[in-house]
Amino acid sequence: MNIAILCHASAGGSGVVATELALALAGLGHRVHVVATERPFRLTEERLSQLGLSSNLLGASPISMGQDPVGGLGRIFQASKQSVARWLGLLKRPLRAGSLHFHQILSADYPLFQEPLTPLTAANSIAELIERFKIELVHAHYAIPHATSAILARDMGLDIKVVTTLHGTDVTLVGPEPAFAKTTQHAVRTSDAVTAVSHSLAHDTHRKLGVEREIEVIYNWVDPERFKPNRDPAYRARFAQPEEAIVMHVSNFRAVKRPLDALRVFAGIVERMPARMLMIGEGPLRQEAIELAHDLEIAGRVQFLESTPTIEKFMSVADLFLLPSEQESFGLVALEAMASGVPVVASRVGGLPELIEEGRTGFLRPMGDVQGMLEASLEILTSRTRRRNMGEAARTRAIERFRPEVVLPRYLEVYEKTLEGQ
Ligand code: GMT
Repeated sequence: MNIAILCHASAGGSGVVATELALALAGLGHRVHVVATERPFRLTEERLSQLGLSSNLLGASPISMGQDPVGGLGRIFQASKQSVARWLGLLKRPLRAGSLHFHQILSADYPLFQEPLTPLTAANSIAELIERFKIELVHAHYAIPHATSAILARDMGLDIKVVTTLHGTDVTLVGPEPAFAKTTQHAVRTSDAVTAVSHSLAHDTHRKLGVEREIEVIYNWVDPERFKPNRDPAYRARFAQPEEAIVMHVSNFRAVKRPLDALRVFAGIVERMPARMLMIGEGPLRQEAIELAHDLEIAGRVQFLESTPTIEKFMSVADLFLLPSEQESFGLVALEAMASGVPVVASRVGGLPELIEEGRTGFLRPMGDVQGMLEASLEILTSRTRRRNMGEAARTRAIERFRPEVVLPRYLEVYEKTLEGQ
């Protein structure tokens, strides 16, 4: 299959899902074209070599705005036999070597335009790719603006199908805003197939966007070979003393993630026991979070780190993950923590109850209930046995329900059904 995957490049869950899907599809023998404004955050050399993909030629291959799409290309990496075999073993597909190409969407560059016009240039890039590489299917990740761009390319009379995956804020927060409501509705209505990352999000799509159509629920997934506990005391000692608990929050520090609540919970934890916190990521509330850590007199115990594509290195040593979000359609980062053997305390919103089992793999408390989250955190951290049992249960659940072999075939089924026109 020739498939184009259109996604956001920034450090967000939708780009991560799109990248991992692209890698898996290439590993399964498909020809995959990733299209984004920059190389997606987690499409790194390190990730490629983890999967046994040779990457010497990975880089941007700009197309569009009059350039010959072939000109910049040639940056192809082939899936090695080993990695294909790995995916194959999982999904029992015939052995073929796939390839993955990255294409950079360029910005419109003309003095009349005051903005980059990315939805148009993305549609143009997709249209060029379809003609050049006989793309059969475009998979748009995040409705805004990608589903709209893909539909525009399809409506140029090109023979392709558009699958749209809704990730969360494109439906719950940004999509229904007056500035986007009509285009988001149109994109969801007219995609050939639509998937959502939780039942909660599918429900919200019907309710908030007022769109009645079939939506397949396909959860996020995690690679348990990559996200796993690291019990090496020497490695853990880089972050904390043996008697100190390690609490972690990872996000893009947007208001919807409520990172300040995570700090307030941690401030309560350090009143009761020795602990350190890792706050990882960048975003609008980062500076406020740094200031709050000072005000709460916990700054010496909190390390603020930049977002990293190899987040597993930090997660592997955590004792507790905090996700106090206002809205979370699934919570990929919580799943990654669970696979790393880390229990999660989160808010009971969106798709999080579909992921976290109350009292077994973590605790769910009402959004904004800092005291409740603090008590739940202490319940985990003050008993070694409870922390270990919940961590093990979290990892087991991640492996049983959310490993690639369970989730990825669902996307393949959607592609097959869509291409067959069902
Ligand atoms: O809102 C973000 O943090 C980023 C956003 C995205 O689309 O990049 O993440 C959403 O998609 C993830 C992958 O499907 C989900 O796991 C996240 O729960 C979801 N975020 C929200 O709903 C807030």
